[in-house]
Amino acid sequence: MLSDPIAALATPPGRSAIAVVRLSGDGAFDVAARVVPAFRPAPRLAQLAAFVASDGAPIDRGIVTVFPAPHSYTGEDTVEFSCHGGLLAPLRLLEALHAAGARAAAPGEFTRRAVLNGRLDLLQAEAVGDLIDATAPAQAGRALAQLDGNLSSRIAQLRSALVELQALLGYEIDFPGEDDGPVAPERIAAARDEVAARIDRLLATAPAGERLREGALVVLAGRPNAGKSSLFNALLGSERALVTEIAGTTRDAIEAHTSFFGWPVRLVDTAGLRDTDDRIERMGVETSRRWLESADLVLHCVETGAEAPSDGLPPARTLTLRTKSDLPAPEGEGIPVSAVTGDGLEVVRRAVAEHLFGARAALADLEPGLSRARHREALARARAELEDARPHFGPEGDAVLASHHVRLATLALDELVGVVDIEEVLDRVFRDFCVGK
Ligand SMILES: Nc1nc2c(ncn2[C@@H]2O[C@H](COP(=O)(O)OP(=O)(O)OP(=O)(O)O)[C@@H](O)[C@H]2O)c(=O)[nH]1
Ligand SMILES: [Mg+2]
Repeated sequence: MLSDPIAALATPPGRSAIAVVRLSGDGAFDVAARVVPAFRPAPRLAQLAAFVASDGAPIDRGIVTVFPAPHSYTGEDTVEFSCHGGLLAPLRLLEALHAAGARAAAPGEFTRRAVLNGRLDLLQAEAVGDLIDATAPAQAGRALAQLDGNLSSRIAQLRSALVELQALLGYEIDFPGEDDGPVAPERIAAARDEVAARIDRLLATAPAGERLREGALVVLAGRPNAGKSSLFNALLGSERALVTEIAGTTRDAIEAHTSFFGWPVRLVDTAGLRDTDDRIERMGVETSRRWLESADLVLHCVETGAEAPSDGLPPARTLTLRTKSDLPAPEGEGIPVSAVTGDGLEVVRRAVAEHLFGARAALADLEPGLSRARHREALARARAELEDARPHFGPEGDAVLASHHVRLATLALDELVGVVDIEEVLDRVFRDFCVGK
C-alpha cells in the first residue's frame, strides 16, 4: 500500500481569509519540519508558526496542527496547515512542501487512504463525497447519517445474520443427517427466509435513496403558452427561461437544480406539446418527449379554463396544475397556481416533495437506506445468492451448496462495505458450535 507523503490544498483556491493545506503519509513530520523551522509534533495541538520556502524565504505565518498515526483522518501521520488565503500563500506553501519531499495528492487520495487504513469504510467514504456535493438539506442530512455509519451498521447486521446462517449450515455439514442435532433444518430454512426478507426491505429504499442523492427529475409539460416557463421561473425564483405570449417560445429543454422543502429537485422546462410544421419546434417537442420518459414526476400545466388533454403523459407520474389561476375563469381539476401573483407555489412545492419522497418527507430523521446503484447492485447480488441457495436447504438439500451461496452473499456485502474477511466466518462456526475439530 502506498503511504508516501502527499500534500494538497483542502479548501477551494481563490480569495479567502484562510486556506488549509493537508499533508499526510510516512515521514510527513520530517517534510513539515523542513517548511516549519519551529515544528514540534505535539499531537492535536494548534501551534502558531512561520512557514518558509526551501531557500529560507518567508511564506506566511499560520497554524500547524499535528495528528500522529493512527489518530488522523487518513490513519497516517498528518499535518494541517492553516495559512492566509488568496492565490500566493497557499501555492507557495504547497511548493515548499513539494520541495521538502511531499508529492501532489491525487483526487480523493486522502479519503482513499482513510479507507485502506480502516478509518472509514467504503460507504462512509462515499458519504464524505455526498456531503460535499449536497445542495439540499435532506441530502446533507442523509450523507451525515451515512458518514456516522448508520448504513454501515445496517449492512453489518445483515452480514452478521448471514454469518450466523453459515454457521448453522456448517454444523449440518459436519454432522449430516443427525435428526436429534441442536438445529432443526426448518430453523435453518427459516433463518434464510428472514435474512432474504431483510435484504428486500433494504432494497426497497433504493429508488427514493438514489433520487435523494441525485435530485428528483421534475419535468414541466403541457400545451404551448400554458405558462410552463413562467412557472419554472417562479418556482426557481429567477428568470431562467424566456417567456412570451407567442405559443412555441421554448425549444430547448432547460434544467435547473433547486430544492422544495429541503428535498433536492432537478426542474426541467420543456417545449409545449403540439403537432407543428415548424422544424425547430418539432425537434423541441421530441426533446420534451424524451425528458418525459425519464421524469420522476411530470407537472402537467393546464391553463385555467382550458381543456386538459392528457397528451400521453404517464398518469402514475403526473400531477396536474391549473396555471394562471389569477385569471377569471371556471376552475378545473388540478392544483391552482399563478406565476404572476405567486399563489399556489408553496402548495405545488409541497405536493411535489410529498409525491416524490412520500412518507420520508414527514420523517425528521432518515431511515438508513441505499443511495447509489452500487449499493443496490451489491444487495441484489446477495439476494440472488440466497435465492440460488434456497433449493439446497431442508432435509433433502445439500448443505455444502447452500453454504457456498450464502458465502457468496456475504462476500457481496463485504465488497459493498469494502472489507473482505473470511476468517470471521470460521471463527463464528467454531465459537458458536464448539465443533472442536
Ligand atoms: N395572467 C397570467 N399570465 C401568465 C401566467 N403565467 C404565464 N402567463 C402568460 O402566458 C404567456 C405564456 O407564458 P409562458 O410561460 O411563455 O408559457 P409556456 O408554456 O412556457 O409557452 P411555450 O414555451 O410557448 O410552450 C405569457 O404571455 C405569460 O405572460 C400567470 O400565472 N398569470
Ligand atoms: Mg416556455
